[in-house]
Amino acid sequence: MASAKSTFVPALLVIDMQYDFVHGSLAVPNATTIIDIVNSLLALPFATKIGTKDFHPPNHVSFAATHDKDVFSKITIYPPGDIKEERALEQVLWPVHCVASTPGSAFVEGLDHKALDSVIYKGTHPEIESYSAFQDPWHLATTELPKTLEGLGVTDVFLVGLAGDYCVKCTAMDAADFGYKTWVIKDAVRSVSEGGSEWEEMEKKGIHIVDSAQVRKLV
Ligand code: VGL
Ligand code: ZN
Repeated sequence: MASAKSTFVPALLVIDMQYDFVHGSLAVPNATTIIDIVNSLLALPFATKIGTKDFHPPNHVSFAATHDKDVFSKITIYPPGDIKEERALEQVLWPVHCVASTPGSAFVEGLDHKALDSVIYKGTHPEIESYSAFQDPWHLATTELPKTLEGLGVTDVFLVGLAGDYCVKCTAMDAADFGYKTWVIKDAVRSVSEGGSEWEEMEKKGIHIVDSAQVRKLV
């Protein structure tokens, strides 16, 4: 008789632990304090450990400088060549950050990046912002991430890294939409802004908010 035991194939996603988000142009408050916790999670026997990198061209649509506008002002963006109102999205304009292959895009010093099995690059198209490591916000294209997880038979996705209110949240929401049981390890995440609604939004979606001590007993 077939076993009724359910499978558990956990993946760890380490989101955007890059120089610019820790020490550089878009430094997230207290980001250095999660490096050791992330390293301790990277030592656990996850089926796979995947890093992501925000990896922008120098004229990226999310940069204030690209539009000659103030940092943290907002614009409306559309998919390239498709300016229908129903596709409009609000975009925060950021300082130039994580330009592909510059020191700002490198993994932060002290991160045990050698423990990663693979790296997913996102935000590489000049006209498309992509907070999620799965796909762009209009679902025009996916990264390699969905295929990689599916190929390994992953059941559960655990997220850590930066920033809780942007790339971690958007990647976690997509992980849930792609059908994964999704866990965000709160003490291994830091956000750009304090007191935001990201934790409630994720919980509402059925995402499990846990701490690293709980994860050590699970994996
Ligand atoms: C991110 C802002 C701009 C993130 C990326 O990694 O959360 N935030 N680009
Ligand atoms: Zn970015």
